[in-house]
Amino acid sequence: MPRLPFASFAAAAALVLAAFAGPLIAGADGGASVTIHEGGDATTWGYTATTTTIQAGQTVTWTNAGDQPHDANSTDGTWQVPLLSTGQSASYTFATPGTYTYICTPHPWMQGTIVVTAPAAAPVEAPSDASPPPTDDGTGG
Ligand SMILES: [Cu+2]
Repeated sequence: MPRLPFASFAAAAALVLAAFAGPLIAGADGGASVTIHEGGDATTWGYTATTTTIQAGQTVTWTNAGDQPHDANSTDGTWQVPLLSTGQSASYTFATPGTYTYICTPHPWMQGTIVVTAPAAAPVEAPSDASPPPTDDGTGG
């Protein structure tokens, strides 16, 4: 394989990432996406899904699908995603299991919950001595 300059590799990697970065795709680390939505009546504005469950270490991405600026601000003050204009997104990675409620600062009746579960157990590695059996095609004697 020919060696490529790092810049070429980075550009290729960026293209690959871009190809997978659709709105329906969860975070790259297996996290989740939350849509901030509006409606005819401001009292119906909110977050979809209202409750999102992820594993510790995963990222939640909020995208503002409304016309007004919205944010996501934890009710205990420990984390916040900034005020997002229409179409903007922001993410937060949750390192610690727990249940985190949040509101939209300008519209505090907009409420959501992030449930962070314990991280999944590390994958079990296959035994390293599972080498394939020697081949014998009958021509070797
Ligand atoms: Cu809002």
